[in-house]
Amino acid sequence: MIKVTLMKKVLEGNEDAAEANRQRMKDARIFSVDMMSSPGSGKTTILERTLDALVADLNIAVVQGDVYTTRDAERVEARGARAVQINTEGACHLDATVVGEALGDLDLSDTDILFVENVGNLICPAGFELGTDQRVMVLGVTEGSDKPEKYPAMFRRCSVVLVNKIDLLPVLGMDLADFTDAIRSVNPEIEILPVSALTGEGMEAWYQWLKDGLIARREE
Ligand SMILES: Nc1nc2c(ncn2[C@@H]2O[C@H](COP(=O)(O)OP(=O)(O)O)[C@@H](O)[C@H]2O)c(=O)[nH]1
Ligand SMILES: [Mg+2]
Repeated sequence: MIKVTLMKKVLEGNEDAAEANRQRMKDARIFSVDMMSSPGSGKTTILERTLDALVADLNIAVVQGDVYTTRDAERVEARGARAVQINTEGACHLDATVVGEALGDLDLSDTDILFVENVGNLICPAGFELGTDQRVMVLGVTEGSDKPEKYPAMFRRCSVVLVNKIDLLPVLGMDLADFTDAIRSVNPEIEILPVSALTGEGMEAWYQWLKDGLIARREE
């Protein structure tokens, strides 16, 4: 049964709430990741495949942000995650306060990795830290290689970008370099992981990045 939290209050004291979330997850030794992208770039599909690969060994929780519906929470729950749905009822991003409420609905003592799937949007989530350890962008190759330059704030605030749907590059007549060059032009430091959540290509590097993050968290 999926618990749904409605997001009502917006934006006051976001930084304090983010810091509280950060501390809470640190105390519980959880490695946490905020997944951001435009709608349809593949966040939930990436989470589904990640769950298939990791749930046998790790306890994974997902805070699902959506404007309406519980569809994505149902998708990840079906793959073995514990899921909490936040419906923002029109708002275009999550905030740290509502994520803090969602953390209260999860058993943090029994969680290794926590994902937040943010609302699909390339502008609004950028300014609202949720208190996760890492922020990750997903860029589907179908969106076009001009998106990093059009929406640089998102790409500047993330440490990793998953370039997803690389199985479609031949169909689109594009090269991976079109995307890596565009991403690097706005953030030279960002780690780029080309993947296909459909075929699984490149996903091992993503799983390893998650495992390394969890190990680092446990060694703190
Ligand atoms: N060809 C292809 N399609 C994908 C891939 N990843 C996701 N999709 C499709 O893209 C659509 C949107 O995916 P979804 O995970 O719901 O995107 P979200 O809105 O970012 O959560 C779905 O039809 C997926 O099947 C991929 O790697 N390759
Ligand atoms: Mg989704």
